[in-house]
Amino acid sequence: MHGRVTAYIGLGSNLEDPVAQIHQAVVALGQREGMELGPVSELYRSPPMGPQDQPDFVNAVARVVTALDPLALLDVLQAQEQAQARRRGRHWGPRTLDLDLLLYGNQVLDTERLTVPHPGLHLRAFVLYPLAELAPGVRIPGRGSLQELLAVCPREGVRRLREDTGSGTRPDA
Ligand code: ROI
Repeated sequence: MHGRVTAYIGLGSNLEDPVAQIHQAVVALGQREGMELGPVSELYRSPPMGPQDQPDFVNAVARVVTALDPLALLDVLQAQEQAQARRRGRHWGPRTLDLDLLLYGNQVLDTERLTVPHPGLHLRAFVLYPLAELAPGVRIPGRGSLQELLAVCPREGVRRLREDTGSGTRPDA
């Protein structure tokens, strides 16, 4: 449909019941004007990137089809982060909710406020593996195909929560 773009949102949490945080964010995004929520990946548990003295993260990726322009979409994501940000972390520290605009169609944007594709996306197992569920054939503008990126991105402990036997640290322990 004209004027509607498929975008991918990365969700992450490692504080205050991460699974509930992710679910709450998904529900809220589905209720926003100007956005249609598509499928959401499974939830994944991932060891923290950055300082290791913090809980594991729960990560997921959601697809939306939206009439919002990229900055309006970013506003929506940041408003929801604020709504759920009961605790804020230090730089690369623990956080209640992170919502990242990963991809906005095949557009490339590099402004002070927003870089799309998300600058870390192509290197992060906790983004690439959930994204692959929803969009296995997608190309990351400027970075190549998702499959090429996955081929050189070790899982680094990223695994589906539902298949997790719980031998490691609990996300909210
Ligand atoms: N590490 C993981 N595994 N998942 C995240 O979503 C995540 N987000 C962050 C930092 C703290 C950089 N590390 C992360 O913001």
